[in-house]
Amino acid sequence: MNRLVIVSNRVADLSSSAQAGGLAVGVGDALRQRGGVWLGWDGQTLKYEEPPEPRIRKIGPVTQATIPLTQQDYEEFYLGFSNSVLWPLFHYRLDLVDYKSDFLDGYRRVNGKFADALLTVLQPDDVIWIHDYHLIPLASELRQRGCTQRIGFFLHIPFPPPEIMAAVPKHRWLVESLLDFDVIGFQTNTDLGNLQHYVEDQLGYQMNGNRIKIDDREVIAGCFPIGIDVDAFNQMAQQGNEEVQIEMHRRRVLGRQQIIGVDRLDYTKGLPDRLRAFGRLLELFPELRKNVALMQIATPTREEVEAYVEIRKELEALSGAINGRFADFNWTPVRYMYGTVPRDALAALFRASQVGFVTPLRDGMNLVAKEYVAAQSIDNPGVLVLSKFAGAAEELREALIVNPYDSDDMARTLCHALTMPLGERQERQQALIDRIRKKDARWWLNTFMDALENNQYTPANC
Ligand code: ADQ
Repeated sequence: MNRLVIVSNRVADLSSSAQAGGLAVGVGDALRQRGGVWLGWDGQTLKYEEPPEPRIRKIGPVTQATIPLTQQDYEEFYLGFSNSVLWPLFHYRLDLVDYKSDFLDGYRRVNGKFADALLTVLQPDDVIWIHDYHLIPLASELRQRGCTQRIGFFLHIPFPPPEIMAAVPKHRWLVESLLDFDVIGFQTNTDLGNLQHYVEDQLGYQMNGNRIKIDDREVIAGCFPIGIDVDAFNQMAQQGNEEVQIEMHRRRVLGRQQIIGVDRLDYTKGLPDRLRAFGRLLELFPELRKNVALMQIATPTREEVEAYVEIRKELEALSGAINGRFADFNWTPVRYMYGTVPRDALAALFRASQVGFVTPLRDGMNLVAKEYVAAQSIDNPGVLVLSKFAGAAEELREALIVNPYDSDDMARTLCHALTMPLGERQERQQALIDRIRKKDARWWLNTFMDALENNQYTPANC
Protein backbone atom coordinates (compact mmCIF):
# COMPACT_ATOMS: atom_id res chain seq x y z
CA MET A 1 0.00 0.00 0.00
CA ASN A 2 1.32 3.43 -0.89
CA ARG A 3 1.85 5.99 1.83
CA LEU A 4 -1.03 8.48 1.89
CA VAL A 5 -0.12 12.16 2.16
CA ILE A 6 -3.04 14.44 2.93
CA VAL A 7 -2.83 18.20 2.54
CA SER A 8 -5.42 20.67 3.80
CA ASN A 9 -5.28 24.26 4.90
CA ARG A 10 -5.38 23.40 8.61
CA VAL A 11 -4.30 20.24 10.40
CA ALA A 12 -6.67 19.21 13.18
CA ASP A 13 -5.43 18.31 16.63
CA LEU A 14 -6.08 14.56 16.53
CA SER A 15 -5.50 14.24 20.26
CA SER A 16 -8.47 16.49 21.09
CA SER A 17 -12.06 15.28 21.49
CA ALA A 18 -13.64 18.56 20.35
CA GLN A 19 -13.46 18.96 16.58
CA ALA A 20 -15.69 21.59 15.09
CA GLY A 21 -15.45 21.52 11.35
CA GLY A 22 -16.41 18.92 8.80
CA LEU A 23 -13.04 18.60 7.13
CA ALA A 24 -11.24 17.97 10.42
CA VAL A 25 -13.77 15.31 11.37
CA GLY A 26 -13.87 13.60 7.94
CA VAL A 27 -10.13 13.64 7.22
CA GLY A 28 -9.31 12.75 10.85
CA ASP A 29 -11.52 9.62 10.59
CA ALA A 30 -9.90 8.66 7.26
CA LEU A 31 -6.33 9.06 8.49
CA ARG A 32 -6.94 7.22 11.74
CA GLN A 33 -8.05 4.25 9.59
CA ARG A 34 -5.15 4.17 7.19
CA GLY A 35 -2.28 6.18 8.69
CA GLY A 36 -0.09 8.53 6.70
CA VAL A 37 1.08 12.12 6.67
CA TRP A 38 -1.11 15.21 7.13
CA LEU A 39 0.38 18.52 6.06
CA GLY A 40 -1.16 21.91 6.70
CA TRP A 41 -0.90 25.32 8.29
CA ASP A 42 -0.27 25.29 12.05
CA GLY A 43 -2.52 28.30 12.67
CA GLN A 44 0.42 30.59 13.53
CA THR A 45 1.11 33.86 11.76
CA LEU A 46 4.66 35.21 11.71
CA LYS A 47 6.09 38.59 10.72
CA TYR A 48 8.85 36.97 8.65
CA GLU A 49 9.26 34.07 6.20
CA GLU A 50 10.46 30.69 7.48
CA PRO A 51 12.32 27.98 5.53
CA PRO A 52 9.91 25.52 3.82
CA GLU A 53 10.65 22.49 6.06
CA PRO A 54 7.54 21.68 8.11
CA ARG A 55 7.51 20.88 11.81
CA ILE A 56 6.94 17.14 12.30
CA ARG A 57 4.89 15.52 15.08
CA LYS A 58 3.80 11.86 15.30
CA ILE A 59 0.37 10.98 16.72
CA GLY A 60 -0.27 7.22 16.50
CA PRO A 61 -0.27 6.17 12.83
CA VAL A 62 -0.35 9.78 11.64
CA THR A 63 2.62 12.09 11.03
CA GLN A 64 1.53 15.71 11.21
CA ALA A 65 3.64 18.17 9.25
CA THR A 66 2.82 21.82 9.85
CA ILE A 67 3.98 25.13 8.48
CA PRO A 68 3.37 28.68 9.66
CA LEU A 69 2.13 31.49 7.40
CA THR A 70 3.07 35.15 7.45
CA GLN A 71 0.56 37.78 8.50
CA GLN A 72 0.35 38.86 4.86
CA ASP A 73 -0.37 35.27 3.75
CA TYR A 74 -3.06 35.02 6.38
CA GLU A 75 -4.77 38.19 5.25
CA GLU A 76 -4.53 37.64 1.49
CA PHE A 77 -4.74 33.86 1.16
CA TYR A 78 -6.84 32.80 4.13
CA LEU A 79 -9.12 35.69 5.08
CA GLY A 80 -8.93 37.13 1.56
CA PHE A 81 -9.19 34.90 -1.48
CA SER A 82 -10.22 31.71 0.33
CA ASN A 83 -12.80 33.05 2.75
CA SER A 84 -13.96 36.36 1.31
CA VAL A 85 -14.08 35.26 -2.34
CA LEU A 86 -14.21 31.49 -2.90
CA TRP A 87 -16.23 30.53 0.18
CA PRO A 88 -19.14 32.95 -0.45
CA LEU A 89 -19.09 32.39 -4.22
CA PHE A 90 -19.04 28.61 -4.03
CA HIS A 91 -22.02 28.89 -1.66
CA TYR A 92 -23.88 31.04 -4.20
CA ARG A 93 -23.51 34.21 -2.08
CA LEU A 94 -22.30 36.74 -4.63
CA ASP A 95 -23.54 39.52 -2.35
CA LEU A 96 -20.92 38.68 0.29
CA VAL A 97 -17.84 38.62 -1.96
CA ASP A 98 -15.13 41.07 -0.95
CA TYR A 99 -12.30 40.98 -3.50
CA LYS A 100 -8.97 42.84 -3.74
CA SER A 101 -6.35 41.99 -6.36
CA ASP A 102 -3.72 41.27 -3.67
CA PHE A 103 -5.88 38.36 -2.57
CA LEU A 104 -5.25 36.42 -5.75
CA ASP A 105 -1.48 37.06 -5.53
CA GLY A 106 -1.54 35.78 -1.96
CA TYR A 107 -3.59 32.72 -2.97
CA ARG A 108 -1.07 31.77 -5.64
CA ARG A 109 1.91 32.52 -3.41
CA VAL A 110 0.68 30.38 -0.52
CA ASN A 111 -0.17 27.48 -2.81
CA GLY A 112 3.46 27.70 -3.97
CA LYS A 113 4.53 27.66 -0.32
CA PHE A 114 2.48 24.52 0.37
CA ALA A 115 4.11 22.89 -2.68
CA ASP A 116 7.63 23.75 -1.42
CA ALA A 117 6.85 22.35 2.03
CA LEU A 118 5.29 19.20 0.61
CA LEU A 119 8.31 18.49 -1.57
CA THR A 120 10.50 18.26 1.54
CA VAL A 121 8.46 15.33 2.93
CA LEU A 122 7.37 13.50 -0.25
CA GLN A 123 8.61 10.01 -1.13
CA PRO A 124 8.47 8.55 -4.66
CA ASP A 125 5.66 6.05 -3.96
CA ASP A 126 3.38 8.41 -2.06
CA VAL A 127 -0.12 9.20 -3.19
CA ILE A 128 -1.25 12.75 -2.47
CA TRP A 129 -4.76 13.77 -1.51
CA ILE A 130 -5.44 17.49 -1.33
CA HIS A 131 -8.50 18.95 0.33
CA ASP A 132 -10.73 21.88 -0.32
CA TYR A 133 -11.01 25.28 -1.92
CA HIS A 134 -7.91 26.82 -0.34
CA LEU A 135 -5.66 24.55 -2.37
CA ILE A 136 -7.15 24.29 -5.87
CA PRO A 137 -3.90 25.35 -7.65
CA LEU A 138 -1.68 23.03 -5.59
CA ALA A 139 -1.47 20.19 -8.15
CA SER A 140 -0.41 22.69 -10.75
CA GLU A 141 2.28 24.13 -8.42
CA LEU A 142 3.52 20.62 -7.63
CA ARG A 143 3.69 19.61 -11.30
CA GLN A 144 5.69 22.76 -12.07
CA ARG A 145 8.18 21.57 -9.46
CA GLY A 146 8.51 18.15 -11.12
CA CYS A 147 6.22 16.11 -8.87
CA THR A 148 5.06 12.93 -10.67
CA GLN A 149 3.04 11.18 -7.94
CA ARG A 150 -0.73 10.72 -8.41
CA ILE A 151 -2.59 13.67 -6.93
CA GLY A 152 -6.27 13.73 -5.95
CA PHE A 153 -8.50 16.57 -4.83
CA PHE A 154 -11.70 16.58 -2.80
CA LEU A 155 -13.94 19.62 -2.62
CA HIS A 156 -15.84 19.68 0.67
CA ILE A 157 -18.06 22.58 -0.36
CA PRO A 158 -20.41 22.97 -3.34
CA PHE A 159 -19.08 23.55 -6.84
CA PRO A 160 -21.27 26.31 -8.31
CA PRO A 161 -22.86 26.45 -11.77
CA PRO A 162 -20.91 28.23 -14.54
CA GLU A 163 -22.91 31.50 -14.25
CA ILE A 164 -21.77 31.85 -10.64
CA MET A 165 -18.26 30.56 -11.31
CA ALA A 166 -17.95 33.36 -13.87
CA ALA A 167 -17.89 35.84 -10.97
CA VAL A 168 -14.65 34.36 -9.57
CA PRO A 169 -11.69 36.49 -10.64
CA LYS A 170 -9.55 34.39 -13.04
CA HIS A 171 -12.06 31.56 -12.96
CA ARG A 172 -10.73 29.99 -16.16
CA TRP A 173 -7.29 29.73 -14.63
CA LEU A 174 -8.79 28.31 -11.44
CA VAL A 175 -10.73 25.53 -13.18
CA GLU A 176 -7.82 24.76 -15.53
CA SER A 177 -5.67 24.32 -12.39
CA LEU A 178 -8.27 21.95 -10.99
CA LEU A 179 -7.83 19.78 -14.07
CA ASP A 180 -4.15 19.26 -13.17
CA PHE A 181 -5.30 16.75 -10.56
CA ASP A 182 -5.65 13.07 -11.51
CA VAL A 183 -8.87 12.64 -9.54
CA ILE A 184 -11.37 15.37 -8.62
CA GLY A 185 -14.00 14.44 -6.04
CA PHE A 186 -17.27 16.20 -5.25
CA GLN A 187 -19.92 15.70 -2.59
CA THR A 188 -22.92 15.46 -4.93
CA ASN A 189 -23.98 14.79 -8.48
CA THR A 190 -25.15 18.41 -8.70
CA ASP A 191 -21.60 19.64 -8.07
CA LEU A 192 -20.20 17.16 -10.55
CA GLY A 193 -22.74 18.28 -13.14
CA ASN A 194 -21.69 21.90 -12.58
CA LEU A 195 -18.06 21.02 -13.28
CA GLN A 196 -19.09 19.14 -16.40
CA HIS A 197 -21.00 22.16 -17.71
CA TYR A 198 -18.04 24.41 -17.09
CA VAL A 199 -15.38 22.22 -18.69
CA GLU A 200 -17.54 21.41 -21.71
CA ASP A 201 -19.04 24.85 -22.35
CA GLN A 202 -16.21 27.14 -21.23
CA LEU A 203 -13.08 25.08 -21.78
CA GLY A 204 -14.17 22.86 -24.69
CA TYR A 205 -13.13 19.52 -23.14
CA GLN A 206 -15.38 16.47 -23.34
CA MET A 207 -16.38 14.46 -20.31
CA ASN A 208 -17.01 10.80 -21.18
CA GLY A 209 -18.66 9.06 -18.27
CA ASN A 210 -16.52 10.26 -15.42
CA ARG A 211 -13.37 10.93 -17.41
CA ILE A 212 -12.13 14.16 -18.93
CA LYS A 213 -9.48 13.80 -21.62
CA ILE A 214 -6.85 16.53 -21.59
CA ASP A 215 -4.08 16.10 -24.18
CA ASP A 216 -2.54 12.70 -23.41
CA ARG A 217 -3.94 12.27 -19.90
CA GLU A 218 -7.29 11.48 -18.33
CA VAL A 219 -8.78 13.03 -15.22
CA ILE A 220 -11.41 11.21 -13.17
CA ALA A 221 -14.19 13.50 -11.91
CA GLY A 222 -16.57 11.73 -9.54
CA CYS A 223 -19.10 12.01 -6.75
CA PHE A 224 -17.81 10.77 -3.37
CA PRO A 225 -20.30 11.83 -0.67
CA ILE A 226 -18.38 12.06 2.61
CA GLY A 227 -19.52 9.73 5.38
CA ILE A 228 -18.98 9.27 9.11
CA ASP A 229 -17.90 6.45 11.38
CA VAL A 230 -21.48 5.41 12.22
CA ASP A 231 -20.76 2.81 14.90
CA ALA A 232 -18.26 4.96 16.76
CA PHE A 233 -20.71 7.87 16.84
CA ASN A 234 -23.61 5.64 17.89
CA GLN A 235 -21.53 4.17 20.69
CA MET A 236 -20.60 7.61 21.95
CA ALA A 237 -24.28 8.54 21.93
CA GLN A 238 -25.21 5.39 23.87
CA GLN A 239 -22.52 5.78 26.48
CA GLY A 240 -24.08 9.11 27.20
CA ASN A 241 -22.87 11.94 29.25
CA GLU A 242 -24.05 12.29 32.80
CA GLU A 243 -25.07 15.93 32.60
CA VAL A 244 -26.98 15.37 29.37
CA GLN A 245 -28.81 12.38 30.95
CA ILE A 246 -29.90 14.40 33.97
CA GLU A 247 -31.13 17.19 31.76
CA MET A 248 -33.00 14.71 29.53
CA HIS A 249 -34.65 13.14 32.55
CA ARG A 250 -35.82 16.54 33.77
CA ARG A 251 -37.36 17.27 30.37
CA ARG A 252 -39.09 13.90 30.26
CA VAL A 253 -40.70 14.57 33.64
CA LEU A 254 -41.93 17.93 32.36
CA GLY A 255 -43.09 16.34 29.06
CA ARG A 256 -40.91 18.66 27.00
CA GLN A 257 -39.36 17.95 23.61
CA GLN A 258 -36.12 19.33 22.28
CA ILE A 259 -35.12 20.43 18.80
CA ILE A 260 -31.37 20.63 18.26
CA GLY A 261 -29.15 22.60 15.87
CA VAL A 262 -25.34 22.38 15.86
CA ASP A 263 -23.19 24.35 13.45
CA ARG A 264 -20.17 26.49 12.91
CA LEU A 265 -21.52 30.01 13.13
CA ASP A 266 -21.46 30.53 9.37
CA TYR A 267 -23.85 32.51 7.19
CA THR A 268 -24.26 29.45 4.93
CA LYS A 269 -25.86 27.45 7.74
CA GLY A 270 -29.15 29.36 7.72
CA LEU A 271 -29.17 30.06 11.45
CA PRO A 272 -31.30 33.23 11.49
CA ASP A 273 -33.86 31.55 9.20
CA ARG A 274 -33.87 28.57 11.55
CA LEU A 275 -34.57 30.72 14.59
CA ARG A 276 -37.30 32.60 12.73
CA ALA A 277 -38.89 29.27 11.78
CA PHE A 278 -38.85 28.20 15.42
CA GLY A 279 -40.48 31.51 16.40
CA ARG A 280 -43.11 30.87 13.72
CA LEU A 281 -43.74 27.39 15.15
CA LEU A 282 -44.60 28.93 18.51
CA GLU A 283 -46.82 31.47 16.79
CA LEU A 284 -48.70 28.99 14.61
CA PHE A 285 -49.03 26.23 17.20
CA PRO A 286 -49.60 27.86 20.62
CA GLU A 287 -50.31 24.43 22.12
CA LEU A 288 -46.59 23.64 21.70
CA ARG A 289 -45.48 26.55 23.87
CA LYS A 290 -43.84 25.34 27.07
CA ASN A 291 -43.64 21.87 25.50
CA VAL A 292 -40.72 22.36 23.18
CA ALA A 293 -37.37 24.17 23.18
CA LEU A 294 -34.71 24.79 20.56
CA MET A 295 -31.13 24.17 21.61
CA GLN A 296 -28.74 25.85 19.19
CA ILE A 297 -25.01 25.32 19.62
CA ALA A 298 -22.91 27.52 17.37
CA THR A 299 -19.17 27.33 17.33
CA PRO A 300 -17.11 30.48 16.61
CA THR A 301 -15.45 30.58 13.22
CA ARG A 302 -13.58 33.12 11.01
CA GLU A 303 -14.32 35.94 13.41
CA GLU A 304 -12.06 38.34 11.52
CA VAL A 305 -14.28 38.34 8.44
CA GLU A 306 -16.93 41.06 8.69
CA ALA A 307 -19.84 38.89 7.49
CA TYR A 308 -19.23 36.57 10.46
CA VAL A 309 -19.39 39.39 12.99
CA GLU A 310 -22.74 40.41 11.53
CA ILE A 311 -24.25 36.93 11.65
CA ARG A 312 -23.32 36.55 15.32
CA LYS A 313 -25.02 39.82 16.24
CA GLU A 314 -28.11 38.88 14.26
CA LEU A 315 -28.38 35.52 15.96
CA GLU A 316 -28.01 36.94 19.45
CA ALA A 317 -30.68 39.55 18.71
CA LEU A 318 -33.06 36.95 17.30
CA SER A 319 -32.74 34.48 20.15
CA GLY A 320 -33.21 37.35 22.61
CA ALA A 321 -36.32 38.52 20.75
CA ILE A 322 -37.93 35.05 20.69
CA ASN A 323 -37.17 34.47 24.36
CA GLY A 324 -38.41 37.94 25.26
CA ARG A 325 -41.67 37.30 23.46
CA PHE A 326 -42.47 33.73 24.48
CA ALA A 327 -40.46 32.74 27.61
CA ASP A 328 -42.19 31.95 30.85
CA PHE A 329 -40.68 31.98 34.35
CA ASN A 330 -40.02 28.23 34.05
CA TRP A 331 -39.49 27.78 30.29
CA THR A 332 -36.88 29.23 27.94
CA PRO A 333 -37.79 28.55 24.32
CA VAL A 334 -34.33 29.11 22.76
CA ARG A 335 -31.18 27.90 24.43
CA TYR A 336 -28.42 29.42 22.41
CA MET A 337 -24.82 28.46 23.18
CA TYR A 338 -21.88 30.12 21.51
CA GLY A 339 -19.11 27.53 21.78
CA THR A 340 -17.72 24.11 20.96
CA VAL A 341 -18.96 20.95 22.67
CA PRO A 342 -16.90 17.71 23.06
CA ARG A 343 -18.00 15.03 20.61
CA ASP A 344 -19.31 12.61 23.23
CA ALA A 345 -21.56 15.28 24.72
CA LEU A 346 -22.69 16.24 21.23
CA ALA A 347 -23.58 12.64 20.40
CA ALA A 348 -25.54 12.32 23.65
CA LEU A 349 -27.36 15.59 22.98
CA PHE A 350 -28.38 14.40 19.52
CA ARG A 351 -29.79 11.21 20.99
CA ALA A 352 -31.64 13.15 23.65
CA SER A 353 -33.30 15.48 21.10
CA GLN A 354 -36.55 14.62 19.34
CA VAL A 355 -35.73 16.66 16.24
CA GLY A 356 -32.43 17.35 14.45
CA PHE A 357 -32.93 20.68 12.69
CA VAL A 358 -30.36 21.10 9.90
CA THR A 359 -31.23 23.96 7.59
CA PRO A 360 -28.26 25.34 5.63
CA LEU A 361 -28.94 27.74 2.77
CA ARG A 362 -26.24 25.86 0.89
CA ASP A 363 -23.87 23.16 2.14
CA GLY A 364 -21.42 20.75 0.51
CA MET A 365 -22.70 17.78 2.53
CA ASN A 366 -23.41 18.56 6.22
CA LEU A 367 -22.10 15.96 8.60
CA VAL A 368 -24.35 17.07 11.45
CA ALA A 369 -27.29 15.55 9.54
CA LYS A 370 -25.51 12.19 9.39
CA GLU A 371 -24.33 12.41 13.01
CA TYR A 372 -27.87 13.09 14.20
CA VAL A 373 -29.10 9.94 12.43
CA ALA A 374 -26.17 7.87 13.72
CA ALA A 375 -26.89 8.92 17.32
CA GLN A 376 -30.55 7.78 17.41
CA SER A 377 -31.87 4.59 18.99
CA ILE A 378 -34.15 2.48 16.81
CA ASP A 379 -36.52 1.96 19.77
CA ASN A 380 -37.45 5.60 19.98
CA PRO A 381 -35.73 7.59 17.23
CA GLY A 382 -35.91 11.32 16.64
CA VAL A 383 -36.70 12.94 13.29
CA LEU A 384 -34.26 14.72 10.98
CA VAL A 385 -35.54 17.91 9.37
CA LEU A 386 -33.14 18.74 6.56
CA SER A 387 -32.72 21.59 4.08
CA LYS A 388 -32.99 20.65 0.43
CA PHE A 389 -29.86 22.73 -0.15
CA ALA A 390 -27.61 20.51 1.96
CA GLY A 391 -25.62 18.03 -0.12
CA ALA A 392 -26.85 15.40 2.35
CA ALA A 393 -30.41 15.84 1.00
CA GLU A 394 -29.34 14.05 -2.21
CA GLU A 395 -28.86 10.91 -0.11
CA LEU A 396 -31.01 11.25 3.00
CA ARG A 397 -34.36 11.17 1.28
CA GLU A 398 -36.28 9.79 4.26
CA ALA A 399 -35.58 12.92 6.27
CA LEU A 400 -38.29 15.60 6.27
CA ILE A 401 -36.95 17.89 3.55
CA VAL A 402 -37.60 21.65 3.86
CA ASN A 403 -36.98 24.89 2.04
CA PRO A 404 -34.89 26.98 4.47
CA TYR A 405 -36.14 30.24 2.92
CA ASP A 406 -39.76 29.44 3.83
CA SER A 407 -40.35 29.77 7.59
CA ASP A 408 -43.97 28.62 7.41
CA ASP A 409 -42.91 25.44 5.60
CA MET A 410 -40.23 24.85 8.23
CA ALA A 411 -42.62 25.57 11.14
CA ARG A 412 -45.24 23.13 9.82
CA THR A 413 -42.60 20.49 9.17
CA LEU A 414 -41.27 20.91 12.71
CA CYS A 415 -44.77 20.37 14.05
CA HIS A 416 -45.10 17.24 11.88
CA ALA A 417 -41.75 15.97 13.21
CA LEU A 418 -42.69 16.61 16.85
CA THR A 419 -45.96 14.70 16.51
CA MET A 420 -44.86 11.88 14.18
CA PRO A 421 -46.06 8.42 15.31
CA LEU A 422 -43.42 5.95 16.50
CA GLY A 423 -43.91 3.52 13.58
CA GLU A 424 -43.18 6.18 10.96
CA ARG A 425 -40.18 7.45 12.91
CA GLN A 426 -38.77 3.95 13.07
CA GLU A 427 -39.28 3.33 9.34
CA ARG A 428 -37.56 6.55 8.40
CA GLN A 429 -34.73 5.97 10.87
CA GLN A 430 -34.10 2.45 9.52
CA ALA A 431 -33.90 3.72 5.94
CA LEU A 432 -31.61 6.59 6.91
CA ILE A 433 -29.27 4.52 9.02
CA ASP A 434 -28.97 1.98 6.18
CA ARG A 435 -27.94 4.79 3.85
CA ILE A 436 -25.29 6.32 6.13
CA ARG A 437 -23.90 2.88 6.91
CA LYS A 438 -23.57 2.05 3.22
CA LYS A 439 -21.59 5.18 2.49
CA ASP A 440 -19.67 5.69 5.70
CA ALA A 441 -16.21 7.15 6.37
CA ARG A 442 -14.52 3.94 5.29
CA TRP A 443 -16.48 3.80 2.02
CA TRP A 444 -15.48 7.42 1.30
CA LEU A 445 -11.81 6.73 1.89
CA ASN A 446 -11.76 3.44 -0.02
CA THR A 447 -13.65 4.66 -3.08
CA PHE A 448 -11.52 7.77 -3.35
CA MET A 449 -8.32 5.78 -2.89
CA ASP A 450 -9.45 3.26 -5.50
CA ALA A 451 -9.77 6.09 -8.01
CA LEU A 452 -6.48 7.64 -6.95
CA GLU A 453 -4.31 4.54 -6.64
CA ASN A 454 -5.92 2.17 -9.15
CA ASN A 455 -7.56 4.59 -11.59
CA GLN A 456 -10.86 2.76 -10.91
CA TYR A 457 -14.15 4.55 -10.49
CA THR A 458 -17.77 3.42 -10.67
CA PRO A 459 -20.34 6.16 -10.11
CA ALA A 460 -21.94 5.97 -6.68
CA ASN A 461 -25.67 5.69 -6.69
CA CYS A 462 -26.28 8.77 -4.54
P1 ADQ B 1 -18.55 22.32 7.85
O1 ADQ B 1 -19.06 23.52 7.13
O2 ADQ B 1 -17.70 22.56 9.01
O3 ADQ B 1 -17.79 21.33 6.86
P2 ADQ B 1 -20.35 20.05 8.73
O4 ADQ B 1 -20.28 19.04 7.66
O5 ADQ B 1 -21.68 20.16 9.33
O6 ADQ B 1 -19.91 21.50 8.26
O7 ADQ B 1 -19.32 19.62 9.84
C1 ADQ B 1 -19.24 20.24 11.06
C2 ADQ B 1 -18.59 19.30 12.06
O8 ADQ B 1 -18.19 20.03 13.21
C3 ADQ B 1 -19.53 18.21 12.52
O9 ADQ B 1 -18.81 17.04 12.76
C4 ADQ B 1 -20.10 18.79 13.82
O10 ADQ B 1 -20.49 17.82 14.75
C5 ADQ B 1 -18.93 19.60 14.33
N1 ADQ B 1 -19.44 20.80 15.03
C6 ADQ B 1 -20.10 21.84 14.49
N2 ADQ B 1 -20.43 22.73 15.44
C7 ADQ B 1 -19.99 22.24 16.60
C8 ADQ B 1 -20.05 22.71 17.95
N3 ADQ B 1 -20.64 23.85 18.29
N4 ADQ B 1 -19.47 21.93 18.89
C9 ADQ B 1 -18.88 20.77 18.55
N5 ADQ B 1 -18.79 20.28 17.30
C10 ADQ B 1 -19.35 21.01 16.33
C11 ADQ B 1 -17.38 21.34 5.49
C12 ADQ B 1 -18.51 21.57 4.49
C13 ADQ B 1 -19.63 20.57 4.72
C14 ADQ B 1 -19.07 19.15 4.64
C15 ADQ B 1 -17.84 18.98 5.51
C16 ADQ B 1 -17.17 17.65 5.32
O11 ADQ B 1 -19.00 22.90 4.61
O12 ADQ B 1 -20.66 20.73 3.78
O13 ADQ B 1 -20.05 18.23 5.07
O14 ADQ B 1 -16.89 20.01 5.27
O15 ADQ B 1 -16.87 17.43 3.99
